Amino acid sequence: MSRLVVVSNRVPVPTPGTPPAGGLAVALSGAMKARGGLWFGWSGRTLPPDAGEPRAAELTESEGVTYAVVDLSERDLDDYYAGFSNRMLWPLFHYRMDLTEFTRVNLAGYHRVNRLFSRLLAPQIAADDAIWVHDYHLIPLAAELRSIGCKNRMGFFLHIPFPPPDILTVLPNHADVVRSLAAYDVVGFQTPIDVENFETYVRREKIGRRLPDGRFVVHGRTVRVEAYPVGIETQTFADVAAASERNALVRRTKESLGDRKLIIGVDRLDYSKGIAERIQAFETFLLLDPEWRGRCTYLQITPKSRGEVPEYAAMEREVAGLAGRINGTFSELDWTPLRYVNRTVGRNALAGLYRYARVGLVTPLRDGMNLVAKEFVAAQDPENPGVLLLSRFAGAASELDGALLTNPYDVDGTAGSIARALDMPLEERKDRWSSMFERILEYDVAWWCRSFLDALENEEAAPPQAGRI
Ligand code: GDG
Repeated sequence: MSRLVVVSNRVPVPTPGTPPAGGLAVALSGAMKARGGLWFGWSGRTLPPDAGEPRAAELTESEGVTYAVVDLSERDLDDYYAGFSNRMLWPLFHYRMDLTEFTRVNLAGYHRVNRLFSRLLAPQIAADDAIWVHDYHLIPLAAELRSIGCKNRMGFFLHIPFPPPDILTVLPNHADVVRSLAAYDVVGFQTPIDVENFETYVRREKIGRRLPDGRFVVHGRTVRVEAYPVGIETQTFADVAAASERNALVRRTKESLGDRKLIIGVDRLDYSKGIAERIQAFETFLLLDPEWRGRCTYLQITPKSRGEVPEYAAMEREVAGLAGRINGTFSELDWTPLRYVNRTVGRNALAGLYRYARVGLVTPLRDGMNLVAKEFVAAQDPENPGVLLLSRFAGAASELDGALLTNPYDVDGTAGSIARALDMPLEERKDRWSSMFERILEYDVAWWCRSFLDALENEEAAPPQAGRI
Protein backbone atom coordinates (compact mmCIF):
# COMPACT_ATOMS: atom_id res chain seq x y z
CA MET A 1 0.00 0.00 0.00
CA SER A 2 1.39 3.38 -0.95
CA ARG A 3 1.63 6.39 1.34
CA LEU A 4 -1.41 8.71 1.32
CA VAL A 5 -1.09 12.42 0.62
CA VAL A 6 -4.27 14.41 1.27
CA VAL A 7 -4.64 17.97 0.01
CA SER A 8 -7.44 20.29 1.08
CA ASN A 9 -7.88 24.04 1.35
CA ARG A 10 -7.77 23.94 5.16
CA VAL A 11 -5.73 21.43 7.14
CA PRO A 12 -7.10 20.35 10.52
CA VAL A 13 -3.74 20.35 12.32
CA PRO A 14 -4.52 18.71 15.68
CA THR A 15 -3.50 20.51 18.82
CA PRO A 16 -1.45 18.22 21.08
CA GLY A 17 -3.64 15.85 23.06
CA THR A 18 -6.87 16.71 21.16
CA PRO A 19 -8.09 14.12 18.66
CA PRO A 20 -9.31 15.44 15.29
CA ALA A 21 -12.94 16.57 15.35
CA GLY A 22 -15.36 15.86 12.51
CA GLY A 23 -15.93 12.63 10.61
CA LEU A 24 -13.87 13.49 7.56
CA ALA A 25 -10.81 14.53 9.53
CA VAL A 26 -11.12 11.37 11.62
CA ALA A 27 -11.53 9.06 8.62
CA LEU A 28 -8.75 10.65 6.60
CA SER A 29 -6.27 10.81 9.44
CA GLY A 30 -7.20 7.19 10.29
CA ALA A 31 -6.31 6.13 6.74
CA MET A 32 -3.13 8.19 6.87
CA LYS A 33 -2.03 6.68 10.18
CA ALA A 34 -2.57 3.18 8.78
CA ARG A 35 -0.39 3.72 5.70
CA GLY A 36 1.74 6.74 6.60
CA GLY A 37 0.57 10.08 5.42
CA LEU A 38 0.92 13.74 4.71
CA TRP A 39 -1.83 16.37 4.82
CA PHE A 40 -1.13 19.53 2.84
CA GLY A 41 -3.00 22.84 2.55
CA TRP A 42 -3.54 26.37 3.81
CA SER A 43 -2.61 27.00 7.44
CA GLY A 44 -5.56 29.31 8.09
CA ARG A 45 -3.07 32.15 8.65
CA THR A 46 -2.42 35.27 6.58
CA LEU A 47 1.08 36.36 5.57
CA PRO A 48 2.19 39.83 6.67
CA PRO A 49 1.80 42.36 3.77
CA ASP A 50 5.54 42.72 3.07
CA ALA A 51 6.38 39.00 3.20
CA GLY A 52 7.27 37.46 -0.17
CA GLU A 53 5.76 34.24 -1.47
CA PRO A 54 6.23 31.29 0.94
CA ARG A 55 9.19 29.14 -0.10
CA ALA A 56 8.33 25.95 1.74
CA ALA A 57 5.48 24.38 3.65
CA GLU A 58 5.71 24.33 7.43
CA LEU A 59 5.82 20.76 8.72
CA THR A 60 4.52 19.29 11.98
CA GLU A 61 4.17 15.66 13.02
CA SER A 62 1.37 14.22 15.06
CA GLU A 63 0.63 10.54 15.65
CA GLY A 64 2.33 9.33 12.50
CA VAL A 65 0.83 11.98 10.22
CA THR A 66 2.81 14.90 8.79
CA TYR A 67 0.90 18.16 8.43
CA ALA A 68 2.34 20.53 5.82
CA VAL A 69 0.82 23.99 5.83
CA VAL A 70 1.31 27.19 3.87
CA ASP A 71 0.41 30.75 4.89
CA LEU A 72 -1.31 32.78 2.16
CA SER A 73 -1.26 36.51 1.46
CA GLU A 74 -4.34 38.68 1.91
CA ARG A 75 -4.48 39.15 -1.85
CA ASP A 76 -4.28 35.42 -2.61
CA LEU A 77 -7.07 34.75 -0.12
CA ASP A 78 -9.26 37.49 -1.58
CA ASP A 79 -8.85 36.26 -5.14
CA TYR A 80 -8.57 32.48 -4.76
CA TYR A 81 -10.68 31.76 -1.68
CA ALA A 82 -13.26 34.51 -1.12
CA GLY A 83 -13.25 35.34 -4.85
CA PHE A 84 -13.17 32.56 -7.41
CA SER A 85 -13.89 29.67 -5.03
CA ASN A 86 -16.64 31.20 -2.93
CA ARG A 87 -18.15 33.87 -5.20
CA MET A 88 -18.06 31.88 -8.44
CA LEU A 89 -17.71 28.12 -8.04
CA TRP A 90 -19.72 27.74 -4.80
CA PRO A 91 -22.84 29.68 -5.90
CA LEU A 92 -22.74 28.33 -9.46
CA PHE A 93 -22.37 24.69 -8.42
CA HIS A 94 -25.32 25.27 -6.05
CA TYR A 95 -27.41 26.54 -8.98
CA ARG A 96 -27.22 30.19 -7.86
CA MET A 97 -26.20 31.90 -11.09
CA ASP A 98 -27.72 35.10 -9.69
CA LEU A 99 -25.06 35.22 -6.95
CA THR A 100 -21.99 34.53 -9.06
CA GLU A 101 -19.26 37.03 -9.71
CA PHE A 102 -16.69 36.16 -12.34
CA THR A 103 -13.57 38.28 -12.65
CA ARG A 104 -10.28 37.65 -14.43
CA VAL A 105 -8.46 38.87 -11.32
CA ASN A 106 -10.11 36.19 -9.15
CA LEU A 107 -9.53 33.49 -11.75
CA ALA A 108 -5.85 34.45 -11.96
CA GLY A 109 -5.63 34.24 -8.16
CA TYR A 110 -7.24 30.79 -8.23
CA HIS A 111 -4.61 29.52 -10.65
CA ARG A 112 -1.82 31.33 -8.78
CA VAL A 113 -2.61 29.58 -5.51
CA ASN A 114 -3.06 26.18 -7.18
CA ARG A 115 0.31 26.65 -8.85
CA LEU A 116 1.91 27.74 -5.57
CA PHE A 117 0.45 24.69 -3.81
CA SER A 118 1.78 22.38 -6.52
CA ARG A 119 5.28 23.90 -6.26
CA LEU A 120 5.37 23.61 -2.46
CA LEU A 121 3.81 20.14 -2.40
CA ALA A 122 6.01 18.58 -5.13
CA PRO A 123 9.19 18.37 -2.99
CA GLN A 124 7.20 16.47 -0.33
CA ILE A 125 5.94 13.77 -2.72
CA ALA A 126 7.61 10.38 -3.11
CA ALA A 127 7.33 8.39 -6.34
CA ASP A 128 4.80 5.87 -5.05
CA ASP A 129 2.51 8.18 -3.03
CA ALA A 130 -1.23 8.24 -3.75
CA ILE A 131 -2.50 11.83 -3.78
CA TRP A 132 -6.09 12.64 -2.81
CA VAL A 133 -7.22 16.24 -3.47
CA HIS A 134 -10.40 17.64 -1.94
CA ASP A 135 -12.97 20.05 -3.22
CA TYR A 136 -13.63 22.92 -5.59
CA HIS A 137 -10.81 25.16 -4.37
CA LEU A 138 -8.23 22.81 -5.83
CA ILE A 139 -9.59 21.44 -9.11
CA PRO A 140 -6.48 22.48 -11.16
CA LEU A 141 -3.97 21.02 -8.70
CA ALA A 142 -3.37 17.72 -10.53
CA ALA A 143 -2.84 19.50 -13.85
CA GLU A 144 -0.34 21.83 -12.14
CA LEU A 145 1.49 18.87 -10.59
CA ARG A 146 1.50 16.97 -13.88
CA SER A 147 2.95 20.02 -15.65
CA ILE A 148 6.04 19.73 -13.45
CA GLY A 149 6.41 16.02 -14.07
CA CYS A 150 4.44 14.42 -11.25
CA LYS A 151 3.35 10.95 -12.38
CA ASN A 152 1.69 9.77 -9.18
CA ARG A 153 -1.82 8.39 -8.91
CA MET A 154 -4.10 11.30 -8.15
CA GLY A 155 -7.71 11.35 -7.05
CA PHE A 156 -10.14 14.22 -6.59
CA PHE A 157 -13.32 14.34 -4.53
CA LEU A 158 -15.92 17.06 -5.06
CA HIS A 159 -17.91 17.66 -1.87
CA ILE A 160 -20.45 19.94 -3.56
CA PRO A 161 -22.82 19.15 -6.46
CA PHE A 162 -21.53 18.84 -10.02
CA PRO A 163 -24.17 20.87 -11.88
CA PRO A 164 -25.84 20.01 -15.19
CA PRO A 165 -24.20 21.41 -18.35
CA ASP A 166 -26.65 24.29 -18.82
CA ILE A 167 -25.45 25.63 -15.49
CA LEU A 168 -21.80 24.62 -15.72
CA THR A 169 -21.37 26.36 -19.06
CA VAL A 170 -22.25 29.68 -17.39
CA LEU A 171 -18.69 29.48 -16.08
CA PRO A 172 -16.61 31.26 -18.73
CA ASN A 173 -13.69 28.84 -18.19
CA HIS A 174 -15.82 25.68 -17.87
CA ALA A 175 -13.78 23.92 -20.57
CA ASP A 176 -10.55 24.43 -18.60
CA VAL A 177 -12.16 23.27 -15.38
CA VAL A 178 -13.29 19.99 -16.91
CA ARG A 179 -9.98 19.59 -18.70
CA SER A 180 -8.20 19.88 -15.36
CA LEU A 181 -10.49 17.24 -13.85
CA ALA A 182 -9.23 14.92 -16.56
CA ALA A 183 -5.70 15.20 -15.14
CA TYR A 184 -6.82 13.02 -12.19
CA ASP A 185 -7.04 9.23 -12.31
CA VAL A 186 -10.15 9.01 -10.16
CA VAL A 187 -12.82 11.70 -9.75
CA GLY A 188 -15.35 11.11 -6.99
CA PHE A 189 -18.74 12.80 -6.79
CA GLN A 190 -21.34 12.54 -4.05
CA THR A 191 -24.23 10.97 -5.99
CA PRO A 192 -25.05 9.22 -9.27
CA ILE A 193 -26.82 12.40 -10.40
CA ASP A 194 -23.48 14.26 -10.33
CA VAL A 195 -21.91 11.51 -12.45
CA GLU A 196 -24.84 11.77 -14.86
CA ASN A 197 -24.32 15.54 -15.13
CA PHE A 198 -20.65 14.97 -15.88
CA GLU A 199 -21.50 12.38 -18.52
CA THR A 200 -24.01 14.71 -20.22
CA TYR A 201 -21.44 17.50 -20.26
CA VAL A 202 -18.76 15.26 -21.83
CA ARG A 203 -21.21 14.10 -24.50
CA ARG A 204 -22.59 17.55 -25.32
CA GLU A 205 -19.24 19.27 -25.45
CA LYS A 206 -17.84 16.35 -27.49
CA ILE A 207 -14.71 16.02 -25.39
CA GLY A 208 -14.78 12.28 -24.81
CA ARG A 209 -16.92 9.24 -24.10
CA ARG A 210 -17.80 6.66 -21.53
CA LEU A 211 -16.10 3.27 -21.82
CA PRO A 212 -18.00 0.00 -21.40
CA ASP A 213 -16.30 -0.53 -18.01
CA GLY A 214 -17.84 2.76 -16.76
CA ARG A 215 -14.68 4.87 -16.91
CA PHE A 216 -14.45 7.94 -19.12
CA VAL A 217 -12.00 8.99 -21.78
CA VAL A 218 -11.83 12.78 -21.59
CA HIS A 219 -9.39 14.78 -23.71
CA GLY A 220 -7.62 11.48 -24.45
CA ARG A 221 -7.06 10.53 -20.78
CA THR A 222 -8.83 7.68 -19.04
CA VAL A 223 -10.48 8.70 -15.78
CA ARG A 224 -12.64 6.77 -13.36
CA VAL A 225 -15.59 9.01 -12.44
CA GLU A 226 -17.91 7.55 -9.84
CA ALA A 227 -20.20 8.34 -6.95
CA TYR A 228 -18.77 7.79 -3.47
CA PRO A 229 -21.40 9.20 -1.11
CA VAL A 230 -19.67 10.60 1.94
CA GLY A 231 -20.74 9.18 5.29
CA ILE A 232 -20.28 9.88 8.98
CA GLU A 233 -18.85 7.87 11.87
CA THR A 234 -22.29 6.39 12.39
CA GLN A 235 -21.73 4.03 15.32
CA THR A 236 -19.54 6.49 17.23
CA PHE A 237 -22.08 9.27 16.73
CA ALA A 238 -24.94 6.99 17.85
CA ASP A 239 -22.99 6.08 21.01
CA VAL A 240 -22.20 9.72 21.77
CA ALA A 241 -25.89 10.64 21.33
CA ALA A 242 -27.03 7.81 23.59
CA ALA A 243 -24.62 8.95 26.30
CA SER A 244 -25.59 12.60 25.92
CA GLU A 245 -28.32 12.53 28.56
CA ARG A 246 -25.58 13.40 31.01
CA ASN A 247 -24.56 16.47 29.01
CA ALA A 248 -25.34 19.63 31.01
CA LEU A 249 -26.36 21.74 28.01
CA VAL A 250 -28.72 19.04 26.74
CA ARG A 251 -30.26 18.68 30.21
CA ARG A 252 -30.79 22.42 30.57
CA THR A 253 -32.32 22.66 27.10
CA LYS A 254 -34.72 19.79 27.82
CA GLU A 255 -35.77 21.41 31.10
CA SER A 256 -36.40 24.69 29.35
CA LEU A 257 -38.64 22.98 26.78
CA GLY A 258 -40.90 21.27 29.31
CA ASP A 259 -43.20 18.88 27.43
CA ARG A 260 -42.98 20.78 24.15
CA LYS A 261 -41.79 18.86 21.10
CA LEU A 262 -38.43 19.94 19.73
CA ILE A 263 -37.89 20.66 16.03
CA ILE A 264 -34.22 21.12 15.14
CA GLY A 265 -32.21 22.60 12.26
CA VAL A 266 -28.39 22.77 12.17
CA ASP A 267 -26.61 24.51 9.30
CA ARG A 268 -23.74 26.83 8.64
CA LEU A 269 -25.20 30.22 7.76
CA ASP A 270 -25.21 29.68 4.00
CA TYR A 271 -27.75 30.55 1.30
CA SER A 272 -27.55 27.01 -0.10
CA LYS A 273 -29.05 25.61 3.10
CA GLY A 274 -32.54 27.12 2.59
CA ILE A 275 -32.74 28.56 6.11
CA ALA A 276 -34.96 31.51 5.16
CA GLU A 277 -37.40 29.27 3.23
CA ARG A 278 -37.45 26.85 6.18
CA ILE A 279 -38.28 29.59 8.68
CA GLN A 280 -41.07 30.75 6.36
CA ALA A 281 -42.38 27.17 6.21
CA PHE A 282 -42.40 27.06 10.01
CA GLU A 283 -44.30 30.35 10.06
CA THR A 284 -46.88 28.96 7.60
CA PHE A 285 -47.17 25.82 9.71
CA LEU A 286 -47.97 27.93 12.80
CA LEU A 287 -50.59 29.82 10.80
CA LEU A 288 -52.22 26.72 9.33
CA ASP A 289 -51.95 24.48 12.42
CA PRO A 290 -52.67 26.78 15.33
CA GLU A 291 -53.17 23.82 17.68
CA TRP A 292 -49.37 23.35 17.63
CA ARG A 293 -48.74 26.87 18.94
CA GLY A 294 -47.25 26.60 22.40
CA ARG A 295 -46.70 22.84 21.94
CA CYS A 296 -43.50 22.80 19.88
CA THR A 297 -40.27 24.79 19.71
CA TYR A 298 -38.02 25.13 16.69
CA LEU A 299 -34.31 25.39 17.52
CA GLN A 300 -32.19 26.59 14.62
CA ILE A 301 -28.43 26.36 15.32
CA THR A 302 -26.59 28.39 12.71
CA PRO A 303 -22.92 29.28 13.20
CA LYS A 304 -21.84 32.16 10.97
CA SER A 305 -19.57 31.33 8.06
CA ARG A 306 -17.65 33.10 5.27
CA GLY A 307 -18.28 36.54 6.71
CA GLU A 308 -15.79 37.95 4.17
CA VAL A 309 -18.20 37.23 1.28
CA PRO A 310 -20.85 40.00 0.96
CA GLU A 311 -23.76 37.66 0.07
CA TYR A 312 -23.40 36.01 3.48
CA ALA A 313 -23.83 39.29 5.35
CA ALA A 314 -26.99 40.00 3.34
CA MET A 315 -28.52 36.64 4.14
CA GLU A 316 -27.57 36.97 7.79
CA ARG A 317 -29.74 40.11 7.93
CA GLU A 318 -32.57 38.42 6.05
CA VAL A 319 -32.71 35.39 8.33
CA ALA A 320 -32.40 37.47 11.50
CA GLY A 321 -35.30 39.63 10.24
CA LEU A 322 -37.49 36.61 9.58
CA ALA A 323 -36.70 35.09 12.96
CA GLY A 324 -37.62 38.36 14.66
CA ARG A 325 -40.88 38.58 12.70
CA ILE A 326 -42.03 35.07 13.65
CA ASN A 327 -41.20 35.56 17.30
CA GLY A 328 -42.85 38.99 17.32
CA THR A 329 -46.01 37.58 15.77
CA PHE A 330 -46.44 34.29 17.62
CA SER A 331 -44.57 34.48 20.94
CA GLU A 332 -46.48 34.29 24.19
CA LEU A 333 -45.17 35.51 27.51
CA ASP A 334 -44.18 31.93 28.31
CA TRP A 335 -43.39 30.59 24.79
CA THR A 336 -40.97 31.53 22.03
CA PRO A 337 -41.64 29.55 18.84
CA LEU A 338 -38.17 29.92 17.31
CA ARG A 339 -34.83 29.87 19.09
CA TYR A 340 -32.31 31.13 16.57
CA VAL A 341 -28.73 30.63 17.73
CA ASN A 342 -25.71 32.00 15.81
CA ARG A 343 -23.20 30.09 17.88
CA THR A 344 -21.42 26.75 17.56
CA VAL A 345 -22.63 24.05 19.90
CA GLY A 346 -20.23 21.32 21.10
CA ARG A 347 -20.42 18.01 19.24
CA ASN A 348 -21.69 15.96 22.20
CA ALA A 349 -24.43 18.45 22.99
CA LEU A 350 -25.38 18.56 19.32
CA ALA A 351 -25.75 14.76 19.25
CA GLY A 352 -27.94 14.91 22.36
CA LEU A 353 -30.15 17.65 20.92
CA TYR A 354 -30.66 15.69 17.69
CA ARG A 355 -31.70 12.71 19.78
CA TYR A 356 -34.16 14.69 21.81
CA ALA A 357 -35.75 16.33 18.76
CA ARG A 358 -38.98 14.90 17.34
CA VAL A 359 -38.28 16.44 13.92
CA GLY A 360 -35.03 17.22 12.08
CA LEU A 361 -35.39 19.89 9.39
CA VAL A 362 -32.76 19.48 6.68
CA THR A 363 -34.07 21.48 3.75
CA PRO A 364 -31.21 22.84 1.64
CA LEU A 365 -32.04 24.35 -1.75
CA ARG A 366 -29.08 22.35 -3.05
CA ASP A 367 -26.44 20.34 -1.20
CA GLY A 368 -23.67 17.94 -2.25
CA MET A 369 -24.59 15.47 0.48
CA ASN A 370 -25.51 17.06 3.86
CA LEU A 371 -24.02 15.36 6.87
CA VAL A 372 -26.51 16.85 9.32
CA ALA A 373 -29.19 14.57 7.82
CA LYS A 374 -27.04 11.51 8.54
CA GLU A 375 -26.06 12.72 12.02
CA PHE A 376 -29.71 13.28 12.89
CA VAL A 377 -30.55 9.69 11.91
CA ALA A 378 -27.54 8.23 13.72
CA ALA A 379 -28.44 10.07 16.93
CA GLN A 380 -32.02 8.78 17.29
CA ASP A 381 -33.30 6.54 20.05
CA PRO A 382 -34.34 3.29 18.25
CA GLU A 383 -37.32 2.95 20.60
CA ASN A 384 -38.62 6.44 19.95
CA PRO A 385 -36.98 7.89 16.84
CA GLY A 386 -37.62 11.34 15.46
CA VAL A 387 -38.60 12.12 11.86
CA LEU A 388 -36.19 13.47 9.26
CA LEU A 389 -37.68 16.02 6.90
CA LEU A 390 -35.24 16.15 4.02
CA SER A 391 -34.95 18.27 0.91
CA ARG A 392 -35.10 16.31 -2.32
CA PHE A 393 -32.22 18.52 -3.47
CA ALA A 394 -29.75 17.26 -0.86
CA GLY A 395 -27.41 14.51 -2.05
CA ALA A 396 -28.46 12.59 1.06
CA ALA A 397 -31.94 12.16 -0.44
CA SER A 398 -30.56 9.56 -2.84
CA GLU A 399 -29.73 7.35 0.15
CA LEU A 400 -32.15 8.19 2.97
CA ASP A 401 -35.37 6.74 1.63
CA GLY A 402 -37.04 6.69 5.05
CA ALA A 403 -37.07 10.49 5.25
CA LEU A 404 -40.11 12.65 4.51
CA LEU A 405 -38.90 14.23 1.30
CA THR A 406 -39.78 17.84 0.69
CA ASN A 407 -39.29 20.51 -1.94
CA PRO A 408 -37.90 23.50 -0.03
CA TYR A 409 -39.20 25.95 -2.66
CA ASP A 410 -42.71 24.76 -1.81
CA VAL A 411 -43.17 26.59 1.49
CA ASP A 412 -46.77 25.42 1.97
CA GLY A 413 -45.81 21.82 1.21
CA THR A 414 -42.94 21.94 3.71
CA ALA A 415 -45.30 23.44 6.30
CA GLY A 416 -47.65 20.47 5.74
CA SER A 417 -44.73 18.04 6.12
CA ILE A 418 -43.78 19.60 9.46
CA ALA A 419 -47.31 18.89 10.74
CA ARG A 420 -47.19 15.35 9.32
CA ALA A 421 -43.82 14.70 10.97
CA LEU A 422 -45.04 15.93 14.36
CA ASP A 423 -48.13 13.71 14.13
CA MET A 424 -46.41 10.60 12.82
CA PRO A 425 -47.25 7.43 14.78
CA LEU A 426 -44.46 5.54 16.53
CA GLU A 427 -44.59 2.45 14.26
CA GLU A 428 -44.12 4.51 11.11
CA ARG A 429 -41.32 6.49 12.73
CA LYS A 430 -39.53 3.26 13.65
CA ASP A 431 -39.93 1.76 10.17
CA ARG A 432 -38.65 4.83 8.42
CA TRP A 433 -35.76 5.26 10.82
CA SER A 434 -34.48 1.68 10.81
CA SER A 435 -34.04 1.52 7.02
CA MET A 436 -32.08 4.77 7.11
CA PHE A 437 -29.95 3.70 10.06
CA GLU A 438 -28.99 0.41 8.40
CA ARG A 439 -27.94 2.30 5.31
CA ILE A 440 -25.68 4.79 7.09
CA LEU A 441 -24.24 2.10 9.34
CA GLU A 442 -22.98 0.20 6.32
CA TYR A 443 -22.03 3.22 4.21
CA ASP A 444 -20.20 5.19 6.88
CA VAL A 445 -17.22 7.47 6.51
CA ALA A 446 -14.77 4.57 6.76
CA TRP A 447 -16.54 2.91 3.80
CA TRP A 448 -16.30 6.15 1.82
CA CYS A 449 -12.59 6.53 2.48
CA ARG A 450 -11.85 2.87 1.78
CA SER A 451 -13.81 2.65 -1.45
CA PHE A 452 -12.32 5.83 -2.89
CA LEU A 453 -8.79 4.78 -1.98
CA ASP A 454 -9.31 1.25 -3.34
CA ALA A 455 -10.38 2.75 -6.65
CA LEU A 456 -7.32 5.02 -6.66
CA GLU A 457 -5.01 2.16 -5.73
CA ASN A 458 -6.38 0.02 -8.55
CA GLU A 459 -5.93 2.60 -11.28
CA GLU A 460 -2.74 2.46 -13.26
CA ALA A 461 -0.29 5.18 -12.32
CA ALA A 462 -0.50 8.03 -14.83
CA PRO A 463 1.03 7.19 -18.19
CA PRO A 464 3.88 9.45 -19.38
CA GLN A 465 1.80 11.59 -21.75
CA ALA A 466 -0.23 12.77 -18.75
CA GLY A 467 2.42 15.44 -18.18
CA ARG A 468 1.03 17.37 -21.14
CA ILE A 469 -2.43 17.93 -19.65
C1 GDG B 1 -19.79 20.27 2.52
C2 GDG B 1 -20.94 20.09 1.52
C3 GDG B 1 -21.18 17.72 2.28
C4 GDG B 1 -22.71 22.66 11.99
N1 GDG B 1 -23.01 23.47 13.03
C5 GDG B 1 -22.39 22.96 14.10
C6 GDG B 1 -21.69 21.81 13.71
N2 GDG B 1 -21.90 21.65 12.41
C7 GDG B 1 -21.39 20.52 11.63
C8 GDG B 1 -22.47 19.52 11.33
C9 GDG B 1 -21.89 18.77 10.14
C10 GDG B 1 -21.06 19.86 9.46
O1 GDG B 1 -20.89 20.92 10.38
C11 GDG B 1 -21.75 20.42 8.24
O2 GDG B 1 -21.70 19.49 7.22
P1 GDG B 1 -22.72 19.51 5.99
O3 GDG B 1 -22.52 18.27 5.22
O4 GDG B 1 -24.11 19.65 6.52
O5 GDG B 1 -22.42 20.84 5.16
P2 GDG B 1 -21.14 21.67 4.57
O6 GDG B 1 -20.38 22.34 5.65
O7 GDG B 1 -21.74 22.60 3.56
O8 GDG B 1 -20.19 20.59 3.86
C12 GDG B 1 -21.93 19.04 2.00
C13 GDG B 1 -19.96 17.95 3.14
O9 GDG B 1 -19.13 18.98 2.61
C14 GDG B 1 -19.12 16.67 3.27
O10 GDG B 1 -18.79 16.15 2.02
O11 GDG B 1 -22.07 16.85 2.96
O12 GDG B 1 -22.94 18.82 1.04
O13 GDG B 1 -21.61 21.34 1.28
O14 GDG B 1 -21.03 17.75 10.54
O15 GDG B 1 -22.70 18.72 12.46
N3 GDG B 1 -20.97 21.04 14.54
C15 GDG B 1 -20.92 21.44 15.85
N4 GDG B 1 -21.56 22.56 16.30
C16 GDG B 1 -22.30 23.35 15.46
O16 GDG B 1 -22.88 24.35 15.90
N5 GDG B 1 -20.22 20.70 16.73
